Parts: sequence; structure tokens; C-alpha cells
Amino acid sequence: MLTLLTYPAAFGLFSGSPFCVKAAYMLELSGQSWQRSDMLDPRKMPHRKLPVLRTRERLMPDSDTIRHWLESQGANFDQGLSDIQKGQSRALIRMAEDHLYFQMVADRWCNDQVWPHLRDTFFHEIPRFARGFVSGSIRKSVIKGLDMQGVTRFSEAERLDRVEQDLTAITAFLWQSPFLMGERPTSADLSVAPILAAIRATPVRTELRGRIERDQVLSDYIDRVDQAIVLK
Ligand SMILES: N[C@@H](CCC(=O)N[C@@H](CS)C(=O)NCC(=O)O)C(=O)O
Repeated sequence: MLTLLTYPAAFGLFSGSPFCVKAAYMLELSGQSWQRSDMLDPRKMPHRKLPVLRTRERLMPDSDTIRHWLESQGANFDQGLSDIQKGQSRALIRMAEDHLYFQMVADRWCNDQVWPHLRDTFFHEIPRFARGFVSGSIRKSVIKGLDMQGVTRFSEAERLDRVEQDLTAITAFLWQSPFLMGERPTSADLSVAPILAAIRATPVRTELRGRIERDQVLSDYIDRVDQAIVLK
């Protein structure tokens, strides 16, 4: 059986990581038999990140690599889509994973009100006496990564403006149909919805979380994807 190595459930979601939710959605839709195995420390993993899929042959990092492998085994997440829709889907995935995702990470890791919740959820296995030190140094390295990526070089207002552009693009698709590419979930939904859901699940009501919560179209969409692909 396939095993998805994933971060544990957090903030009411299947996993604290939207990439782990994406991989779980893909496994569920692929019809393969699979189980989850939770871990908090990915340092021994091939890319030092999760999700990772354990197959009979190897440890496979990266949700997109997992996607291509599942497709090579017969899954077809974009069945019936035209080439143009497949192109749009790829662009939506990149926008969500390479921009919106980092806005979510910044909202979680840079905000001093959110931080205590994050620390006690993601680092609860570390004994209390060492937790502050270990989690603090990981927080520093995440913030450094966000600075290199560039997202935190914008002011909060500028960041929200940039998010707005992404949300407008996503919403334009959702005026047309219940899922991004039509009547049923396809690969774009498996990336976009978990990232929106992660933003909405931030354990403090930040501006960004409030923006998604107040948006009926996006909130209904998150719930629709969640109900369409039921995770164990
Ligand atoms: N491109 C990867 C991204 C996975 C990813 O960024 N995982 C994050 C959690 S959401 C992680 O494990 N971060 C740990 C680290 O960077 O140290 C994928 O699609 O799987």
C-alpha cells in the first residue's frame, strides 16, 4: 500500500501543509489504496520537505512529482480538459503555489499573535523546556526564506493588494462553474483550494484570513472541494 508521509492535522484541516492536503486529494482521486503516516520533522526526507509518497520502490518527494507518478499509473486529474484549459490550470497552480502560498506562510510565521498557536501546534512534540529555542530558530529560518523569496519586502497593505489580484483571477473562474475548470474537481482545484483553506484556517483572525472568510464565493468553493473529496 502507498503511504503518504504528511504533517499532522492542524487548525481543523487534514494537515497543516496545503501541499500535503493536495497530495492526499490526488491519492484519493487516483483510486489507489493509501494510508497516511504523520511526521513533524522532514529533515531526513529527500527534499527536506513534506509531502513524500512512500511507494514499494522509493521515497518520492514533491506533490507535483507525486502527481506525475500517479498519472503514470493511470490517474487522470484533468480528464476532458482542452489544451487551453490545461494551460490555464498550470498557471493557476503556479500562482497558488508560488505566490499565494507564500502570503499564507508570511501570515502564519511573521505575525506575533499567530506565532504562539503555531509554536504549540507544530512543535508540541518538543519538550516544553526546549520548545521555545528550537521553534524560535526554525521561525527565524522561515522568515529568512520569506525575505529571500521577497514576499515580506512588501508592506502589509501591498501584500494584501497582491493577494487581491490572485483572488480576482480565481473568482473569475468560479463565476462560471462550481470548480475552477468545470463541474468536477481537477488538478487546479487540488492546489488552489487547500491554500485558500489554509489561509482561512489561520488560528488568529488576520486581515488575510478575514478577506477569505468574508468572501462567500471563495468560502463556498473551499467547502465544495472539501466535500467533493472526502479524506479519511
Ligand atoms: N514543492 C513542494 C513544496 C512542499 C513544501 O513547501 N512543504 C513545506 C510545508 S507546506 C515543508 O515541508 N517545509 C519544510 C521546510 O521547508 O523546511 C511540493 O509541492 O510538495
